[in-house]
Amino acid sequence: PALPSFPDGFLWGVSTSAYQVEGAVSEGGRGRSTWDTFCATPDRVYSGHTGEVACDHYHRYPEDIALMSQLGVDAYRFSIAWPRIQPEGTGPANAEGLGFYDRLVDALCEAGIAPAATLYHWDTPQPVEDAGGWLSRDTAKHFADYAALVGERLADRVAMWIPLNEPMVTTVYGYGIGQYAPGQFLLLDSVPTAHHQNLAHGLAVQALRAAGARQIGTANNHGPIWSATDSAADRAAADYASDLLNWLFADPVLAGSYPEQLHPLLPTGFAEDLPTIAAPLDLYGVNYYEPTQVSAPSEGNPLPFDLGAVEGYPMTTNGSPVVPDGFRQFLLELRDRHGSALPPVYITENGCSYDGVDDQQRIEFLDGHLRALHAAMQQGVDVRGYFVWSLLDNFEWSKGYQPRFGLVDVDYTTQCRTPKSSFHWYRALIGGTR
Ligand code: GCO
Repeated sequence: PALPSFPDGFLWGVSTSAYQVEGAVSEGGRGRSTWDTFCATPDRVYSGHTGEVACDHYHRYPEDIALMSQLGVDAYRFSIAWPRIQPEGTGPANAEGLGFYDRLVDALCEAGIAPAATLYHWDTPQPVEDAGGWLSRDTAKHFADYAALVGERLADRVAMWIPLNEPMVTTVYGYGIGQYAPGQFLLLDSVPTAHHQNLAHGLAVQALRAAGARQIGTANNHGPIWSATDSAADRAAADYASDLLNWLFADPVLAGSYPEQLHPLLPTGFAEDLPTIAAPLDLYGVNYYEPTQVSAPSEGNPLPFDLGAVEGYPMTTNGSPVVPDGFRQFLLELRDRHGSALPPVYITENGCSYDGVDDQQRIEFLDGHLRALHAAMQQGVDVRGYFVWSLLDNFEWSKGYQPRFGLVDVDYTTQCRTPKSSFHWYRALIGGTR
């Protein structure tokens, strides 16, 4: 059956991020980032892939905007590379870097596509990392200076601001288990990086407001955490994992508090920062991919939970279970937990990896997730827009170019773009709801 209809004015978009699509890592005065370093380190990234060229979006953005016009999206969510704006991570703005995003934003506005800018999608300037990265409180202050530089230049045209993308991933994958840059293995000692990112968010919100920015939010990676069984031990483990993966990032921003069982892991004096972190937002971004299943920790596990596989669902080529109802479940959980403190929600990412240009499975995935989203809205969650991850196949972090998340296929030898079946499907969907 046809998809249920979404409200008038519901915003339809697509997302990308700088390191995953731009390439041109040595152009325009860009400094090095932690991802350049990580990719240059043997055995970190699948088959030695790097973001050096990626989709060459830095040069081909006019062609990519033409694709978005054809697709009919209302908004494009991209990220700004901090090392293009401040090659050393501190100091004055690099005019060429600001100039690139200025042209990108102008071209979007001309095409009638609202620019939605993320300020940080994991590409920390290497000198900032060398000085401690997110383990250092100073990084939050540097980040606010960077936000001010970008805000002053672009606040008049950017329609939606996301200071940090998925700080959970940086904390857990970057500093906790070392799967992503900067590749540290600190386990729960990574939690201070969560607080420093949350503080960076709060300080950046202040800087953006001072620069006249409208519509400021955040984008957190979320999903329900399922307990493997009903036993008290498994449920306690799931509760802990949900605090670590979901609420460590949502609660301080929305309620000015941290889950109590995580207090011992936070930097001393964290409570004084909470009012800054909890400044009111205009929107709250949810990135949803999949649920997580956990059980009580097995012997020798230094973490208070074991991660298990979610079984009995179809899988994407990336090994993610396809669970649309997890999307609805999480949105209701978020609404129930935060009530009227929750601003309007935007789905800032949702998508899947499948191979091939006739990607019927992606259509099924998106169709299922939009039905689940609609159901959550019927049940009272105020959702105002939805961004597919991603416009283009792109550099999928430590998995390199192997997973393909795009509505548009990219041939990495020729840079030829080919809209997939899902592109035509999304276009018809958007056209039909306008
Ligand atoms: C994310 C990531 C994206 C990934 C996507 C698919 O914000 O989680 O933003 O960079 O490519 O999630 O795994």
